[in-house]
Amino acid sequence: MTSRTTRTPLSARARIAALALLVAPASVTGTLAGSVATAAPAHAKPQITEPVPAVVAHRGASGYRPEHTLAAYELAIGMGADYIEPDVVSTKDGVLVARHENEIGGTTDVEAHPEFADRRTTKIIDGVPITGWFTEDFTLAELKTLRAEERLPQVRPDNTRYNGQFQIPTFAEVLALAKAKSKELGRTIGVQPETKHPTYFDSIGLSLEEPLLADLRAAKMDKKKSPVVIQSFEVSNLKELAPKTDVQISQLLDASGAPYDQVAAGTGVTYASMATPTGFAEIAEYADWAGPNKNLVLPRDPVTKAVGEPSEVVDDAHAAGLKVVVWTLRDENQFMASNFWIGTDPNAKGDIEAEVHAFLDAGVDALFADHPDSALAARSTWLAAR
Ligand SMILES: [Ca+2]
Ligand SMILES: [Ca+2]
Repeated sequence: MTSRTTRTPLSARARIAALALLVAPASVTGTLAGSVATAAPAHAKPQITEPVPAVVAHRGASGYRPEHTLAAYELAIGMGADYIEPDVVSTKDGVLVARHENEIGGTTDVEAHPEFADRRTTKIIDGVPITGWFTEDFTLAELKTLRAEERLPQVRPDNTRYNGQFQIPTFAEVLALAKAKSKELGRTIGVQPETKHPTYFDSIGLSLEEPLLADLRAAKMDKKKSPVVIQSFEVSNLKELAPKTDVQISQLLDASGAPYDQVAAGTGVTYASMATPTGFAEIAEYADWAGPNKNLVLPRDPVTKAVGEPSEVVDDAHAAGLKVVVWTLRDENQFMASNFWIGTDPNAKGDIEAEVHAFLDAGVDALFADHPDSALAARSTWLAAR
């Protein structure tokens, strides 16, 4: 079974015709993908002119501005990022907004709004009790009265100067920014939305997938050639989306634990079981990308915290026909393996160029970066040295 097969929409004749076009060349070129029976040559067909390796601005240029603000995304685009990455959660009235979490105490000034003091509460999100304020308890109009704040003020104190300046953007506004900037700059700026806590949002009647597809459709960014990659740490919502959309899909993989939908369903599937040849072959049934935690690609020695040779993860994912995007590269020492530290200050800038080179040498097709300028500069020196 080729990976696109699971995307066959039973109701849409046009889609089936398009699928036939995809499958036909796949059967011809399939031998190129090697000996893995479930290899997905259909995905090797370029859907857009992709920069390789691509730099994805993680939550915007979040190293320099409060994350998930239009200012953070715009700065990333100005730096030359290939993609911007909005995490999406739902408002009370079913609008998708860009926030890393549905809890917004850590990334907005909501605690300074006495009119919302009674919204502070404790909820169980993916099995973990969280106390704060939650997007699903606010209408979009209410959320728009808040202003974003730096999530890591101890690590990135310079960014706190922007506290109080920027609104929470809707996903539609992020798409509109990418489209407008693509036109203005004459280059394609892609968008990689990540659905956050999809099982949880289903449980409260605010399913994320329908408004996600509706927003993409409204922006005319729902085509096969659209520079869009939908991501999730959960599995079942990506499987649900695959036959409903033509855009690319990315299965995120953490270094430990399990997708929460799999935990909730009791399947026993873990990220470790997914990051295997068998696991990647299953992912290739519904996805185009695998998005491993960087520690899965370059494992750290438990004692020295240094990285050495790459794991089999990139090769195994590629053998299954998946592209690989690794997360997250950040300029500060504390997020790096010990090899790349410069000095001993955890908040000081480390050798991000060497870290980027190590992951590109490991064969990744794209990487998430909080400081897109650093990643782009390192990509340039890496490409120049090839
Ligand atoms: Ca994300
Ligand atoms: Ca859903």
